[in-house]
Amino acid sequence: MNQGITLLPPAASAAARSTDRLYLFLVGFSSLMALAIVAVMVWFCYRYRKGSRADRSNAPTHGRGLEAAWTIAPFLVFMYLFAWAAHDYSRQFQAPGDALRVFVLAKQWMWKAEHSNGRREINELHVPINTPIKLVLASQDVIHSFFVPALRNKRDVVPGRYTVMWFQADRTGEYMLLCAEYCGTNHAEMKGRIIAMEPQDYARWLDGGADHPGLAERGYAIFRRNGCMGCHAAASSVHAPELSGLLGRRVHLADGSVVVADETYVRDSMVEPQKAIVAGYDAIMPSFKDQLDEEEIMAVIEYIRSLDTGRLMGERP
Ligand code: HEC
Ligand SMILES: [Cu+2]
Repeated sequence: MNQGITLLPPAASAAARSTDRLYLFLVGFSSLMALAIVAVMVWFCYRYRKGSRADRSNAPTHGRGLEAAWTIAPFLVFMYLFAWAAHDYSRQFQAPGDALRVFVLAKQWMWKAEHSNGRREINELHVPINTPIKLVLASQDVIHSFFVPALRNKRDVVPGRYTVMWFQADRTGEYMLLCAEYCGTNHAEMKGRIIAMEPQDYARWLDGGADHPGLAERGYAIFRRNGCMGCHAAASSVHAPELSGLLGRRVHLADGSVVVADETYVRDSMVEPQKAIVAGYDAIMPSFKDQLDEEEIMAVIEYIRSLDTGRLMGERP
């Protein structure tokens, strides 16, 4: 496939179309304002040119009604634009709880994706349409940026933390995926495609590649190998919090604050345990920063998530 870069492919989601409308409105309204001002300017230049016989007596010094009108009308229009944009923007950060999660790891110079059942792909991302997709993005080296023009959406991928992006495509097809942050020599080669399919095709595709353990199964093995059980198992003599049901739970911290445990929180609990201490516990958890890479951490998170349903409890990896 040698598809050139289309700068503005047709929008592939409702959110993307809303962005298009917003942008058109903004450009249209600004152009209209600019045109109106220039038209009046040109008219005055002509009318009051040197030597014209225009009436210059009794020129008004001010017109309150007019001034109020040209201040208030644009103000209202731009506040409306602001509200619209703020609404769309904040919606970008509220992934629906039932969204399908895909883990995406960026590295020089490729995109690696892993689906919940363990199917992996490189520089391609298969997704079902009409389904909210939540991408959890991590970087293994430098800052990258996950950019899909057809979705009118872009999210930085920063080493040392997770970022999240969600979307719901409603048109099957292939969309260009680009890296929009200069990340080294082959930055321009760091591109791929999103393949949006009918949900039943996606389900078939997903099953076709489940040839190795899913994230949660791998996470369970990593969890055991690193001795997490020594403290976090129910039978342990160490006083450590119960991890099942953690994701989405409100956690009270020793410093009095309350956070909602999301992927970033759980990740930080492993690599920087001192950053947030759970209220009522001692800060005895060691950091696993040097033991676990981003893929392993994500697997552990998916394992912890699977505890909610009990699906994996006691199951062997
Ligand atoms: C030496 C005992 C010990 C080990 C080993 C240990 N933890 Fe912990 N962990 C704790 C304690 C105590 C806390 C609560 C205090 C804190 O927040 O640091 C905790 C907190 C956490 C939290 C936050 C829980 C919450 O309710 O907010 C997570 C997530 C976590 N650990 C995961 C892990 C994982 C994954 C491993 C293995 C890679 C691990 N822990 C290994 C003792 C341990
Ligand atoms: Cu990059």
